[in-house]
Parts: sequence; C-alpha cells; structure tokens
Amino acid sequence: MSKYQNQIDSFMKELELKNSHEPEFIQAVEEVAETVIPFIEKNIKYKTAKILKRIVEPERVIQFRVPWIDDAGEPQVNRGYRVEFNSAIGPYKGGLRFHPSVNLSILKFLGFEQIFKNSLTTLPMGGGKGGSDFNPKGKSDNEVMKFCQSFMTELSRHIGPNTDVPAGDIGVGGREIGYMFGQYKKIRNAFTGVLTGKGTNWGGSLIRPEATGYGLVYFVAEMLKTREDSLNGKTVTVSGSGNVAQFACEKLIELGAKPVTLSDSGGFIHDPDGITQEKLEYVKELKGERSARISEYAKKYNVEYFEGKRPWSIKCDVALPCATQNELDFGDAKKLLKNGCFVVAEGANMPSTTNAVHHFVDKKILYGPGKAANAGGVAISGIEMSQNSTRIPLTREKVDSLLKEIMERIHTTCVKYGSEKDGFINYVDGSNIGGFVRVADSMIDQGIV
Ligand code: NDP
Ligand code: 2IT
Repeated sequence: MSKYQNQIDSFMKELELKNSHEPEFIQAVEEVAETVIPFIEKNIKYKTAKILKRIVEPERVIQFRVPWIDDAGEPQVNRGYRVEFNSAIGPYKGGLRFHPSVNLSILKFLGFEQIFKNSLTTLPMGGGKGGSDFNPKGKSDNEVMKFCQSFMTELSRHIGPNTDVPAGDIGVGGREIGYMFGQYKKIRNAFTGVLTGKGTNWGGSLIRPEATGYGLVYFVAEMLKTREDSLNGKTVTVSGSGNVAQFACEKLIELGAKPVTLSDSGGFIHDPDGITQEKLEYVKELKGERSARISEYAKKYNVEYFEGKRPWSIKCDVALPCATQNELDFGDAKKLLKNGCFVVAEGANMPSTTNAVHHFVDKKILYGPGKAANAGGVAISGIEMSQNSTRIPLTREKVDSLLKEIMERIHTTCVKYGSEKDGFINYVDGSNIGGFVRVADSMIDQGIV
C-alpha cells in the first residue's frame, strides 16, 4: 500500500461522488491518481495549483442528437458526443468511436487517457474523444454515409484544425472519416486538416492506418531490449481483429515473431502454426466487411475457434490486447503469467482491469500500458496535421522512421520516470508521470483558465 493512500482515497472519494455513474472514467482516473499523487506530494507546485483536481474535469462536453433516415425510409436517432478534455499543450485531439456501448463514461475515460498519451508523443496535441452509440454492423454504405453526414452537421460547429481534430477508433476507419470530411468541407467551405486518418489522395498521411499496430510492436521491441531480448521467435497472443490487431500482427511477422490468436466480440481463433502474411491478408479482407466474423478464419484454415472466449488461456511469451476496455481481468492475468508470458503491451485503451494491472506490476513483468504502447496512432495523426499545415506530404519511409523514433522516445520517458531501485521499469508510473508533467507545467504557465 502506498504511503500516500489517504490522499489517494480522499481524492477518489470526491471524484466518485461527482461521477458516480461513470465506472470506466473512475477506473481510468484511479490508475493515474495512484501513481501521480505520490509524485505531486513530492513536487508541491502541482499541489498548490490543484492540477489533479483541475485535470479530471473536462474543459467541455458536447452531447447532441443525430437523426438520419435508414434505407427503409424510417427515421433513426442516435446520440453523438465530443469530450474536449484538455487543450493545455495543443488543440483537442483524439478518435471517434462508433459502437452501441458508447456512453459518456467510456468517452470520458478515453479522453482522459488521451491527454497523457498525446503528451508522451511530445507533439502539440491536447486530449479529446468522441463518438456515438451508432452500430455500423449490418448497415449499408448509404446508411453509414447518412449517419456520418448528420453526425458531422452538428460536430462541425465545435471542431477545426486549430481547435479540435478528431480521428478514428472502434467502428471508425477510412470510410467513415471520408464521409465526415466531405460533409465538414461542404458545410464550412474549407479544405483543412480537421480530421486525421484521411485518404492519401486528400491529405492523409502514409502509414497512419498501420501506425498504432506498428508502433505497439516497436514499443514491445524496446521493452524487450531492456532485458537484452528481441521479438524473434516469440509466440504472441493478440486479441481483436480490427485495425490495431491487424497491423500489430503484420509487424510481428516482419520481426520474426509468431502471432497465434485473433479475436472479435464472438470469440477467438487459435492457429498454433502462426498467422502468416497470407492469412493476414485474408483477415484484412474479411474484417473490411464490418459484419464478418473471425470464426470464418477457423473454417478456412481448419484451426480451433473458441466461442465466447478470450485468448488469454493460450501459452505465449507476449500478449497484446488490441480489442477493447476491460477485456483482460485478474484471472486472465494469472493464467498468462502461469503459462510463462512475461510481456503484456496494450494496443487497446485500458484493456486490463485494475487488478490485472496490479498483478503485472507486482510480478514485475514487462507491462506496457496503452497510454505509452498504443500512442503510435495518434503520433502519426500529429504528423498528418503537420503535413496538412505545411502542405508537404512525407514519404512512407520518413513517416515510418518518425514513428519508430517517437516510440523509442516514449520508451525513454517511461524509463526516466518509471525506473525503480532494483532496475525494474514500472511503465505505469513512467507513462502517467511522464505524460502528466508536460501538461501540468503548461497548465501552470497558462494560469487558472
Ligand atoms: P476496430 O473497429 O478496427 O476493431 C475493433 C476490434 O475489437 C474488432 O475485432 C472488434 O470485434 C473488437 N471489439 C470491439 N468491441 C468489442 C467488445 N466489446 N468485446 C470484444 N471485442 C470487441 O477498432 P481498432 O482496432 O481501431 O481499435 C481497437 C482498440 O485499439 C480500441 O480499444 C481502441 O480504442 C484502441 N486504439 C485504436 C487506435 C487507432 O488508431 N485506431 C489508436 C490507439 C488505440 P467485432 O468486430 O466483433 O466488433
Ligand atoms: O486512442 C487513440 O489514440 C486513437 N483512437 C487515435 C486518435 C487519433 O487522433 O489519431
């Protein structure tokens, strides 16, 4: 138990009272409070300025109605949101999530984590997140377009290239960004870098689709280096089968590792021979069609499919949760470690429950929290913004080398703020404190606003 447990408890009690219906948000804040409060107690200027109390309150929350007409001619209504959390170091920046589970608690947790993640990249981006409870599964292209246009009709009042720059997340990829960009341009009569993850014909950066997954694997390579080890020959369990999972697998294969699982909300597949580039191309095609199921992989390649299960019971060296929040609990964490897993790095945001995180840290494995490990996506979004501002596109090689450089820098920051006396690197401390300092100092510089 921390020496500062009383301070942590009283801070959390007040936060829980104020946000009692927001369990994911409370979870995300608790993880930061546990590590940052001891740091603040030793660095009194942050305490005097009440930075933690200020940083957990979003600067602005926008909620709006999204009406649209489906293919049968019926009116439909969804709920849209944008949480503009913190603009101390740059315009609000963060993805949009379209998934039936989306609510304010989930978007506030995502927006809160984004503040620290974006700070770690060292680029000038504040934290934000948005989305809708719209479910893209089973919808026609026309319905998705109608929804995106209606969503952007309202959102366009609140965003802009110097104000707030959304991007993709679960359920939002190139197609949705395209429809939203088209509508923004029509309404505002301005061709600007207001969204990232755009098509490369109209201002998108090369490597942005790959960046989160590639960056995650670059980060894992850095973690392994601290133990004079590498990814070559490692068996890796991956969850999810969307954007992040696919490109994590691609980079794993390239670096000589063997990804053996993929999952979706229906279950997971286990391919003990390893997912090859050829099999991955099939997954990309399959999952390009949003309603397709990963169970199809099991049929095509004659491997086992575990319905309703998550891949953490499979023996591996490295585990990469890349689907969604709270998909890896304490029981899963114990199973992984018992089977010899010694690296867990998060492609998804907050995929490990609080108890699972504590277990990883207690057992001193290499555990890379999402804030650090999946920051490659938003980092290349930042690079897309700078290409839009200068109107000079960069080559694939240049962007990839920037991605690698940024992930290495984030790792160095984690080592700086997270190294313990016995040499153990606590990446939770490292990423939370490393991300906090720049934002907190900027908030102090800018006064009480
Ligand atoms: P996609 O929509 O491309 O893929 C999401 C994947 O996760 C799908 O396989 C989906 O399965 C699965 N999934 C979603 N919700 C659930 C759920 N409730 N239970 C089980 N499985 C679920 O999204 P991304 O790959 O972009 O995002 C994955 C994670 O990575 C998210 O946590 C996101 O916040 C995070 N992230 C994304 C970044 C990006 O640049 N895209 C950047 C940093 C983090 P199904 O098809 O069945 O829904
Ligand atoms: O969680 C994330 O970092 C993202 N979904 C990417 C955000 C972005 O603005 O690129």
